[in-house]
Amino acid sequence: MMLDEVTITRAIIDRYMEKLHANLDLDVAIVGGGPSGLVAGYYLAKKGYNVAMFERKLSIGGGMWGGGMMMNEIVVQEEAKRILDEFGIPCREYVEGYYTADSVVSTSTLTSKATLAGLSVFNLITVEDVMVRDNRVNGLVINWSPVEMAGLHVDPLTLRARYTIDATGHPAEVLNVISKKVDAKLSTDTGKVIGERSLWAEVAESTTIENTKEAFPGVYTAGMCANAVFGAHRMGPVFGGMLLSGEKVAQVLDRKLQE
Ligand code: 48F
Repeated sequence: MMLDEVTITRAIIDRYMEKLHANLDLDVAIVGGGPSGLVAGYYLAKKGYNVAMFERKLSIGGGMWGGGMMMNEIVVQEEAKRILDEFGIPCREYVEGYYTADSVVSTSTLTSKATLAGLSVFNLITVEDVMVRDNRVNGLVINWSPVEMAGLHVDPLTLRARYTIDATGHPAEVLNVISKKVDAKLSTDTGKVIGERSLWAEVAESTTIENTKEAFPGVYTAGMCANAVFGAHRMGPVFGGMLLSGEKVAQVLDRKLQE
C-alpha cells in the first residue's frame, strides 16, 4: 500500500474534530484524569451517559503512576478491593486488609477500562474557568495546555455540561476558580475553598468519601479535591478512598441525571 502523508494529516484532524464536536454538550464533564476521575468516568460511561474527561497533562493517571515516593506500588484497603476486582486489577494481600497493586498496571487498567466503556478523554487540555448561569455552573472554559504553559494570550473555547466533577486533586482547581469569584458561595463552612490539613490516612480516607458531594450548584468534588475543598486531611499513597470517591460521585450523578 502507498502511504500519503496528507491523508494521514486529514485523518487525524477529521477524527479529532468529530470527537470534539460530539463532546461539546455533555451530561458530565470530568476535570482531571487521576484515579477518582477515571473511576467516575468508567461508571458513568457504562450507564450510557455522554461523559468526557479533560486532563492538562499528556498522560492520564494523575498521582497514581508514582505509587509512594516513586516506588511504583499502591496500597488499597479492604473496603475498596472490590473496585480493583471490578476493573480486573491484580493485587496481593500484604497483611490483613491491606492490598498492594502495581501502580503502572493499576493506572493503565483504569484508563483502558474507562475509555473502552465509552469515556472520551481529551488530554493536553486545561480547564481554566467555568461558565455560571443563575448561580449554577453549566459549562467549562477550556484551552490547550501548551497555551497556558507558554503564557500566550489566546482566548479559550467553551463547552456545556449538565454536571461537572472537580477531580483535579490537591489544587482543587475548578472550585478554586469558582471560589475566587466575588459573588460565589460554596457549600463549605466558610463559603470558599477551605484547604487541606496534614497527612492522616485513617481519617482522610473516610472524609474523602463524605466530602464527595456538591460543592457549588452543578459542581461535585471527587478524590483528593473533596478533602481540599472541605478542609480535611490528605492521605498519602493509599488509594482506596480515591476509588470509592469516584464510584460515589458516579452513583450520585446517575440519580441526578435520572431526575
Ligand atoms: O491528583 P490526581 O491523581 O487526583 P485524584 O484522583 O487522586 C489523588 C491521588 O493521586 C493522590 C492522593 C492519593 O491518595 O492523594 O494525590 O484526586 O489527578 C488530578 C489530575 O487533574 C489534572 C492534573 O494534571 C492531574 O492529572 N488537572 C489539575 N488541574 C487541571 C487538570 C485543570 N485545570 N484542567 C485539566 N486537568
